[in-house]
Amino acid sequence: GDKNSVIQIPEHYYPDKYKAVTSTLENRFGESAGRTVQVSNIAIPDLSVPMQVPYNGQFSLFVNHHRTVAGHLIDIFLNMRNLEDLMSLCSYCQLRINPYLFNYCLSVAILHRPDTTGLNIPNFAEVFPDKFVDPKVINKAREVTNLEPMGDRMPIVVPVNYTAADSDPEQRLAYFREDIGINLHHWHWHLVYPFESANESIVNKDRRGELFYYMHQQIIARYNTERMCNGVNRVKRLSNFREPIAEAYFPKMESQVASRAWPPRFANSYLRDLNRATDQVRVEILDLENSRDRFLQAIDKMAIQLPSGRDQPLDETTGIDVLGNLMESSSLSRNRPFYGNMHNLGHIFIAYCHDPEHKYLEQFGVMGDSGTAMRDPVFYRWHSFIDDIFQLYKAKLPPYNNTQLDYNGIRVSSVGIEGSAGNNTISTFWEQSTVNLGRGLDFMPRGSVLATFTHLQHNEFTYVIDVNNTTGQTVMGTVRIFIAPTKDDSGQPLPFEEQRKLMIELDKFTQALRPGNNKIRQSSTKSSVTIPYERTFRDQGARVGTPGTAEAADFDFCGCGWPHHMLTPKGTTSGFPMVLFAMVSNWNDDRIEQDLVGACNDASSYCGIRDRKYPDRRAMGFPFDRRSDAFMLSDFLKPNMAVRDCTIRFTDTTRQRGQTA
Ligand code: CUO
Repeated sequence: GDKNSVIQIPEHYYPDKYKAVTSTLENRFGESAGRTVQVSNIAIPDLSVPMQVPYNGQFSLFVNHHRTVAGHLIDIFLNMRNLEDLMSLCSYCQLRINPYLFNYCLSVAILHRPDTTGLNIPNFAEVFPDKFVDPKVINKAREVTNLEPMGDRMPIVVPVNYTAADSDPEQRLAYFREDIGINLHHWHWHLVYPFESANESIVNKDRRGELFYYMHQQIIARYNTERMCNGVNRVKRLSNFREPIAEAYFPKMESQVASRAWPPRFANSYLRDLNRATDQVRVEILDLENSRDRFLQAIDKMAIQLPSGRDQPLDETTGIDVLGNLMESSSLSRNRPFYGNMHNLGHIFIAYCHDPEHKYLEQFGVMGDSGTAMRDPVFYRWHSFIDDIFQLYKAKLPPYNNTQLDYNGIRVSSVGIEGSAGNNTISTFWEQSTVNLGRGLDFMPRGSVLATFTHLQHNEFTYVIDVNNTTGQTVMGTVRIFIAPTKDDSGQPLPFEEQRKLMIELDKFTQALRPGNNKIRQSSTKSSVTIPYERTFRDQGARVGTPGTAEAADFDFCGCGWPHHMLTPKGTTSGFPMVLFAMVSNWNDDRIEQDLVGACNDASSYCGIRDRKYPDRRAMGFPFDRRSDAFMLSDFLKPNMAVRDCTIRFTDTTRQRGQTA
């Protein structure tokens, strides 16, 4: 709640062990209180199910039992009659329900209740900084809040590359994997697209299975390109579940809730059959292999098996969405008993491989949590495997024909980049920024604690696209901009079939085209993929819009979005060659008729739009989601497309970000 409020709680809301000290608990909020919030005495619903997850334990959506419990609690939160009752229930829950479970369910409920659309959900990195930074930082932050008055507080510096030595080549990618903004995006995506809930409408969002495929496909494309910039080979997919996993990961983070270090995974660990009674996890690697084989079989015959035994064809338009839900799996899966829970199970097998039978009472590793999974090199190996299966399906679709690709009368004569780094050049560098970690320390109202961390940044630039319209009238087009590497790991030109999978979406927008020549100038800051820095690390106290309005609701939803500071790959100091691609497609084939008034849609490419349809009728990733007869990108081009060779040049210096956030 509001840090300047006194919350008065009915006595029986306190768990027994706190009853003797309730007045002390309330008084400690007293000094800085600006107002009093009266918590009403309501009939508390049955919480026995949510209380099955131990208070001091971890909580993972990838664990079936936890997910069922979460669905139950979300339902309870959604069914509270009004905001006042919801708040009362929350204060009752706070000291009883596992904090991760509580935070997750409340966040989902706030995002989906009509009367809470104006409330910001807590910034995850602020509430649980232990999932994002070194415990040394948190300890230092505690010291600061205890000892130093507000005015004197200097930001605490989060060290760069603290999880491994440079001798591990994987460490060259640590700035990407451990980026706080990237992990926040991933956590937020899974919050906006939960795969299970007692309330079906929360799961059943437009093309959510396809978006699961596409958003993660783009992560792999970005990570692989990032690896090429750092002189390491593309990710090797994890498709043999009996082989040792070469990559190690030592998170060097501590769970505040469990007061335990996050368990590491040693190099060359094996996946094992899991039998953990407390988490109700009992699965064999054979289950995973069976799932995999059934997917391969389904793609082979381009049809999935329904529970009735009948086949349902995987068609051109909906097949990818059906597969996405089946593979994740979400509750929209058409046949969970047969195809299983493959993607989620992979996370679980990896997350528990250090203690498969709970003999050592260890919790799951970072792969068990969507807020931390992207830190681990194995995340990308697992998702490369998942993506590969989607790609097998896509490879079976006929290549796009001329009519689908071309736009009669529209010619893109050139595309390029203008900016401070020079024409067709993007410059990247390190930047130091500051976020507020204060809220995550404990329940004490101690004010802000600033932590400074280092992340990649790039100079802003402008896409300049020349379009000639010979139709004789004003028409609408969809401009699609991608960037991709041009050479493979050994320096050979990338064939189209490999390059298309490395195409990184940078922007997509609708554009009116007057007859004759049109010069389109679009700023890199407007990307349909990213959200601005201020939104990734938004201050919980900052509000946009009046509570209950559409504007405020969209602000919550729009916490989802790739962090803008990671828009482009890092490049190299000598200049990494890339190809910029722009296409103008026929808006009549793309458009979705819907009212977007008040809708925040500025990161819709990876996140969709709240309560709306995905704003592009084409397959996600179009036109690169399918194979083509073209051997090289140049063979693929139509008159409504253009390319430009670009360079991303990295400078190994650190700049300070101006007073922000
Ligand atoms: Cu996002 Cu596997 O789906 O982590």
